[in-house]
Amino acid sequence: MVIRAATSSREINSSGKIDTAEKLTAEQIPRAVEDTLAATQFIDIHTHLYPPSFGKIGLWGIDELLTYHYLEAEFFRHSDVKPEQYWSLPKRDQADAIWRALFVENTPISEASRGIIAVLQAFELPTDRPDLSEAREFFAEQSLEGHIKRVLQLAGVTTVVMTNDPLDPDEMQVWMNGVQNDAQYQPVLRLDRILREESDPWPQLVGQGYNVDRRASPVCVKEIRRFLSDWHRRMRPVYMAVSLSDTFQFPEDTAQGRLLREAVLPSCREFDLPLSLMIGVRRQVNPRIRLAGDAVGRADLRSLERLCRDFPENRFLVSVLSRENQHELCVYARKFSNLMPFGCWWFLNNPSIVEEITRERIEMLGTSFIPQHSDARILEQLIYKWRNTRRTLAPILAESYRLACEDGRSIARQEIDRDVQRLFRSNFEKWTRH
Ligand code: HDL
Ligand code: ZN
Repeated sequence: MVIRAATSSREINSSGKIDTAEKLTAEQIPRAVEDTLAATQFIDIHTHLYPPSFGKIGLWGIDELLTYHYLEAEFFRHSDVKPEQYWSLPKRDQADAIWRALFVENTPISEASRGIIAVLQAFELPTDRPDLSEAREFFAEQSLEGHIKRVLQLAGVTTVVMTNDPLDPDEMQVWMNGVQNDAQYQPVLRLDRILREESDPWPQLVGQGYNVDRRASPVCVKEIRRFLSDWHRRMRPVYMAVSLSDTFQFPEDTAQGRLLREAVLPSCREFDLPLSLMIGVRRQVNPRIRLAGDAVGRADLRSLERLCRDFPENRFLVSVLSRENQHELCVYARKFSNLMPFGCWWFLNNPSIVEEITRERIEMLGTSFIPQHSDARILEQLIYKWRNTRRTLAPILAESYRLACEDGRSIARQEIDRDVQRLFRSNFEKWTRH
């Protein structure tokens, strides 16, 4: 191993020797970063996954993987099948149509279609067959518990954080029946139906016994606090969350604005929970393609600035959907230590953009951010989404360390381990006090 002459007294320890036992040469750094990322088990801080105890709302297997809304959007571009025709097909026929269009008649080079290839390869299944018969046979043989264990192992993930909607009829039933806590799946209290202007949760809330009204009167605010307290006790969430449109404004004299300020933020402080704000969705720009019909818009992050400044006791986990909002999110994170940027969300989760976002975050925030979440909706997506994250981030992290070396600070392997633990585990654990 090449021992570089000490560039300053700092590197010569008390015994006068250069402590190189753990210091890496510039040439050793890339491999050390790759090995550390591969060896570190991640916490996936935002997904739409559920443990077996949630029954059919937990999605897995090849037909669900292929009918993922990211692939449906691409299917409608490559096929003459009209959305209305597609929606009338059974799930298997939809999956067959997508396989034919995106994987047989065209080459799977998009991020989402390559992901399917990576999943098939991870299970040593053929990736170039004209149909799905072999893949279906494999998944049909899997027992869900064992399959989940294997997927988490392949993905290098120990903990999956869920999205739990207390006003979704199917999910509400699971919680009301008393669901077994699963240590690998952490709950999140998702508040879109209460905090999004286009929702109408009031009949359901009245149905659950809360005396609420559409004007969000003081009585209603109190009742929403009771609702949050009841669901906090039932769910034990690690944070509360809401996805907000690109037109989100705060403060705002609307029912949603009042509930955010007077019910949700105080409840987060009461239960010492972060609030996750996912901002920038332009909803249903093309309703014909359903879940695939959402798009993106640049948000006015001054609303975020006012939230972080005016509520210093609240902690905010924030992901923004527009590429144009990323740099200002980093700047705001430098201004407010109660703001934790996370993930390259949805349309941003592509290597070309993940690289740009992660580099500017490291340059401005060091390791005080959470680089990625999978947003997985189907279990096996964890495998390719986290493989892509490790593959994209390794050279970015290595370059950051190389530059530090070049500027005169050598790096120890243990420091890389500490940094990766922080990026993919302890930043979140500290933020959620878990
Ligand atoms: O609101 C959200 O949590 C988003 O992640 C949506 O679920 C979106 O449809 C999605 O799956 N993005 O990856
Ligand atoms: Zn999501």
